[in-house]
Amino acid sequence: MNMTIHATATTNHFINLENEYGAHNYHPLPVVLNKGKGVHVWDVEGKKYYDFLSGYSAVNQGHCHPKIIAALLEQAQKLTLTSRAFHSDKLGEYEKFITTYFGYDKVLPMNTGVEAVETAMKLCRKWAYEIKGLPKNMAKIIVCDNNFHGRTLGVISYSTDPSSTKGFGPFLPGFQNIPFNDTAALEKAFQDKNVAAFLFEPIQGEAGVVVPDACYYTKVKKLCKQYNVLMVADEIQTGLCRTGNLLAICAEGVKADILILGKALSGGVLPVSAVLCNNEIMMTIKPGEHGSTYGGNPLACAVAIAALSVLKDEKMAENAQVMGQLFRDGLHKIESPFIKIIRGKGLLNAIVIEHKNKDAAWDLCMEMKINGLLAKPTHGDKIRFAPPLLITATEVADAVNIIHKSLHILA
Ligand code: IF1
Repeated sequence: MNMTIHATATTNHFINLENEYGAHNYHPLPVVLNKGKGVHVWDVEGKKYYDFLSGYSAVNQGHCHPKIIAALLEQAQKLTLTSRAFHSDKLGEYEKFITTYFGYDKVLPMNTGVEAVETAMKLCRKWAYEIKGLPKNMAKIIVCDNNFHGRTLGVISYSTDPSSTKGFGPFLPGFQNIPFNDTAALEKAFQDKNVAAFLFEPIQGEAGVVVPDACYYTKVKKLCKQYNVLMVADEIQTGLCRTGNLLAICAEGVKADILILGKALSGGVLPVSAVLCNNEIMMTIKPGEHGSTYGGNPLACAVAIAALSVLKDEKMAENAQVMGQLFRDGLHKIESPFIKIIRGKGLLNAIVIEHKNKDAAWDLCMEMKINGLLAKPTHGDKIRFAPPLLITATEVADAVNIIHKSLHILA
């Protein structure tokens, strides 16, 4: 009993520190973590959990993957940052590695996901003026309703989520929203001659893991080609084996004109993001026109090579596909009246809770936490389930049992 009181006091101590000295821009579950290994994390009281958030899909390779950490440590002892004022012996090696890995001519390295999205937007505009020949300042980018591409002013300018935009205006012009998974609306938008690009998430993450109809990517690709519009895939969350393929759009064998990566590009070790495209697009940006102090730093390059290697070496796409199917099958077998929808692809999944109590999803997450599984509700009624991709069948079964057992809290 004493132990428990002391332990809770430890948790509260860390939560109080954050509350007192940190901005209140998040509403976390009341759990304080200090250790991670593979699919598990531990709190400051020593309690072990399944991590079913994976740092919002940044930790695809599992917490503290030994090969990624080894690459980090080795490089950290040699050279961490040169800036792009000088060359490093790691940048070119990484650039060759990642462009070969994904099949593009060039890469532009950045740090956070949103910076890579901003970079892609700038590339679209440059390409539109210099190659497509649009009139100055007229380029338009088509985006989807309920998108999530990050938090900068440029990116929230086309968010349709009031909690992202309220009180942050004025916004950047040059965007048009259409419904997701609607190729008729896309073709209609493409009638405007000034459209430069279509930017989209292959599966909408923040919107609650919304998977489009079969052939959506194929149809998008065809329309983009037909109207000379760039297809820009934000695979920051869906990419890097999360959905059971290297990239979500690979499920249809489709290749985007611009590919945006982040999150798991470092396996959750450092902020590492990237924009990939061919020369026609990338070479429109000239020296001095775009960059970042940390973008392409030697530490990030070493870590990203290791993180990408681990995905292939450990066949994480295949495992995500098989384990994801097992997981959704397991959830269906629970047959809970409170689970209205089960959806997802690979190990990017979500359930929609139906309950008279509007806090039901939060309450369920709190109960799952007590039972040893961490997940986070979004938009009140949805819970995302996205464990690291090295999860085993036994662990999936165990996690489904925890979810099943925890649902009693809603009865
Ligand atoms: C937070 C969601 C996940 C993203 C896509 C760009 C970014 C993200 C498709 C920006 C970031 C995050 C950030 C995280 C919550 C989260 C999220 F619920 F909001 F949608 F993962 F599901 N494109 N997604 O999903 O990348 O700049 O953050 O590196 O706390 O805001 P970033």
